[in-house]
Amino acid sequence: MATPQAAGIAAYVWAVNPDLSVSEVMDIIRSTAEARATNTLAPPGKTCHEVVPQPVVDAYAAVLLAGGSDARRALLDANGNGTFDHNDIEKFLEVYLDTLKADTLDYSRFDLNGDGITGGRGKDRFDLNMNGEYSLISQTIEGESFPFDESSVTDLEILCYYAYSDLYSGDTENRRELLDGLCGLTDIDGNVYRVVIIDDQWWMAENLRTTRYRNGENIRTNLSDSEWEFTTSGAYAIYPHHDVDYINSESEMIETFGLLYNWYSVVDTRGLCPEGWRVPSDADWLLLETYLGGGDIAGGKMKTTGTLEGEDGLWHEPNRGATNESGFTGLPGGVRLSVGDFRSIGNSGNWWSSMEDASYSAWYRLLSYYTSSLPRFSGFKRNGFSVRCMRNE
Ligand SMILES: [Ca+2]
Ligand SMILES: [Ca+2]
Ligand SMILES: [Ca+2]
Repeated sequence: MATPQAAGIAAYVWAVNPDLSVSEVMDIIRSTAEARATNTLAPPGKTCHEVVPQPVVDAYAAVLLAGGSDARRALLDANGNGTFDHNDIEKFLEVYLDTLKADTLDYSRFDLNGDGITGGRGKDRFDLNMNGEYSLISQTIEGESFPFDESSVTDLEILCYYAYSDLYSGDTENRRELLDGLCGLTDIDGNVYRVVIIDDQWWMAENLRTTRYRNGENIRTNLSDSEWEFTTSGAYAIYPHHDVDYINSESEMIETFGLLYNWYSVVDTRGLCPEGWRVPSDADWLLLETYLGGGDIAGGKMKTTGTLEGEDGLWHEPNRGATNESGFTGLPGGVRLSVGDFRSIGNSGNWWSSMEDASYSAWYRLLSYYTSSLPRFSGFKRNGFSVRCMRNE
């Protein structure tokens, strides 16, 4: 016999979709139930640690699942006119961009993931593709495939997912303008990057791979070792894929690790990052490091997991401390040394800051396979390093 709570949810699910059979309603309720240790009061004779997690039905998920596309569309139709278009996106963004920091309970109609917080960085599970499961799926955003982990999504991620689904019936150019830099970030070449919010900072979650400055002019490339060594103007290089047996082509190399830029391109006034974004300053990196628990452990939270030896990652063993808890998704793209040689792919990732040290050197950050730290070094401006852009406030 159903518990009163489950019976109540069943009644509600039927109200949303009267066509469902008894077994379909049961399936929905079962698929939205999970074991949660909600009881913090121990029964007599037991400590809290011995409390067995009880199945708890996620009523919000059950109702959404019963309602299918109609329920999703109603949820996304912020202005209540029956369709989900760019006007609704605009309305969501007005709320989200104002409330991004406010992690207070409110249960507003803009709380898409049902975690009780509007906007913000709160994550909860949400069955985006409506198949009754919570798994890793993808959505194509501006021509690029983006991963979505249904077991842990923010309100903004849900908006991004559906804005590029067939539930969206608005203008595509308006959509791109509203969501660029939020769902993904487009550079002057048309590459689209994943974006991650870490504390208050918005970061690209992939390495930059633009071949042009923001104003459309080409960044120099194909420099010989000696040209690379003696140039004092912006240039980029591509790590040779022939040196790396697990990368099969130049385009795969660029897609995976991005390009390696010297520091002169970082500060070129024509702009290396897309409009509204910048190469992080030394102070920006320090904020990130502090937020992630300090320099000794921050690096681990920024590195992708797995190893080349284990065939489940791109770092060499031991890839110490790697959890990618931050979502930064740091990869070991190696360097083009100031003398022109390419080194360290699989061993280290190096990212420029915009801060100069001496006339010939500037500050950068390093992630390494053998440590979980995030050290700060000064290096020759002629080095070719990876670049991440971050959003201007
Ligand atoms: Ca609408
Ligand atoms: Ca929420
Ligand atoms: Ca799903």
